[in-house]
Amino acid sequence: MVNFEGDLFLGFDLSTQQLKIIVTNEHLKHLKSFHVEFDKVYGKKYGVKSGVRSNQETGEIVSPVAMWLESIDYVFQQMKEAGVPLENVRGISGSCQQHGSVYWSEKGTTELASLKKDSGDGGIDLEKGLAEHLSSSFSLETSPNWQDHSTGKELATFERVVGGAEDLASLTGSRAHYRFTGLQIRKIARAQPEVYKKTDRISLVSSFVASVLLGEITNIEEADGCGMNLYDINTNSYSEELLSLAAGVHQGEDGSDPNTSKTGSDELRRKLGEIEPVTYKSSGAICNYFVEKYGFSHTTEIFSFTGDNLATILSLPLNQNDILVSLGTSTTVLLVTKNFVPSSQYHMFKHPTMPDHYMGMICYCNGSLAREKVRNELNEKYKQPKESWEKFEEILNANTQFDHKLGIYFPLGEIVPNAAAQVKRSTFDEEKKKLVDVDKWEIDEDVSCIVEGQTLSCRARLGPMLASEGKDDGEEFANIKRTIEDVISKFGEISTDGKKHTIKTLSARPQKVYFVGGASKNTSIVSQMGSILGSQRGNARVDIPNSCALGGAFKASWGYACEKKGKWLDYDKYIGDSFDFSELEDIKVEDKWENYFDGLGMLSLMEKELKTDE
Ligand code: XUL
Repeated sequence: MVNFEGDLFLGFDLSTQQLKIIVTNEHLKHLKSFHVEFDKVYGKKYGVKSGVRSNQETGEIVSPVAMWLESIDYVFQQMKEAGVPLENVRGISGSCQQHGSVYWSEKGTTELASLKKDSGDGGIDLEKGLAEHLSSSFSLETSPNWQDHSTGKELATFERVVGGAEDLASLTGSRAHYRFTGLQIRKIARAQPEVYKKTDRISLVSSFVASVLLGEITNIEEADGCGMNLYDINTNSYSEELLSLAAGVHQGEDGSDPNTSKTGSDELRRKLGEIEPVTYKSSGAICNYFVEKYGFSHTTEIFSFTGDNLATILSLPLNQNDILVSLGTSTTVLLVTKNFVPSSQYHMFKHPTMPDHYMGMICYCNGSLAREKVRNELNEKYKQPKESWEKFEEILNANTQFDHKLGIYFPLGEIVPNAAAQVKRSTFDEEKKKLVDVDKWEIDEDVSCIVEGQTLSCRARLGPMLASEGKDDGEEFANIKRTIEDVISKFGEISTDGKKHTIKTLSARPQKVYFVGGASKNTSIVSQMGSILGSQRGNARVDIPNSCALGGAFKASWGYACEKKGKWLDYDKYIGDSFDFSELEDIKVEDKWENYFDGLGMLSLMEKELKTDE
């Protein structure tokens, strides 16, 4: 029996394929989770597959908003039937798929407000579900999904108006991406002007769910708001130029006169609502519909919801310069930093709970699949079972130092760096100070080379985000400086994605590295990666299957604690105080960080020679 005693907190995770709600207690303990899979329950009714409707021809991918509303009722009903004492829930927050947007009609505000009424005479009909209550609330019945690819034209425009991908990243934290909200809004404003006109307010998926729970439209949360290509992270305000572009009234691109352009961007600013700085403060209490129907208390506080990647970092006690490496089909690296050093090759968002901090996110396409390709070939050579990692691990464990062989393995076209599908193997001729291309070497060599290549790529891109400013004239630093100067004399200036590294960016080390995801189960891979990344406070493996939902629940719990004290509590400390550290498994690594400066030199040269699709 689960013990639901004491204060409870809920963390939502509205992802592409399901809605999950997790219950935690005041000690950050995960008590139980409930979920609904969209295909299973709503596949037929809403015509969704893997949670979405896709149009192969146009690249359009959307999710029905009413399905999400039904799913909220569905999961709350499950929780009520399971006897969760919802009256003890003190705070709710959550994580939602990023970039998706919800288009409210004028009626939305009134229909939402009706959820605040009680069920007395002429009040709210509790027999009806959210989808019925909000049946006229949307000017568009679907929400563009993050997998959408239909905004190619908009993508080019967004980068053009600010001077290119790098400039857009400097302004908003990311270059233009099909899925980013500003591009999606522009597509609607231009292709369906009547829909855009009828749209009174626009929410992100995260602020949409919070709005439903509150019975009123709430602001876009700042961290998730950085995923729109509209918000200027440097000034903490919308970019006027990008607003006018998203509204389809840009002077240069749309030929609008200055007046029309200004009115149009003001109008979009109103629809989106101002973005408040990241806060611990509650957005308000849950509305009556949920109190009467499911038994919540009138005092249950709703704390701003955020994006799923942002919520993931909230599920662990991550301090500044800690990184989370998620080893799935793709590799995603998340990092907490104080440095805003944007690049077209990765994303930077405001941190959702730590003011003056950012979250960096590097998303690689080629992760596990590329490693598995090498493993399969290796197993063929040694007549091993196809899916065994034994031989791969044996070779990797024997790799004690960098031997100036490096490989870049992109069976799929890569985004970081932007390159076509290809494999590149090189050695380095020290005398001629030149790369030597190698067409093929023994598959055994590929084993270390793929893990080294993938890790060095992360290290090269993490450097600028990890680097600390200021003087560092200790003896240790002087030694590293000398090593790096030697490396530079051998390889020339080291640069990544067109930006020159400095001694500081090359010598920056993460504090702690956390490994999550399927391939993190492979100890040889994670210890090899850890030894190259060179963390200062160790490496840990952690299995957090509900990380997004958990991050949401922790955010609610922390917000509630801050509210009670009436002041900011350091998030990392708050989580660290109650976190069950037995969930972390220490990974022993041999520190080979210094041996890999030459690897950075080689990678820098090799990446310059990669073929692109253009
Ligand atoms: C991040 C992104 C995805 C979605 C998944 O930029 O688009 O990770 O957030 O739900």
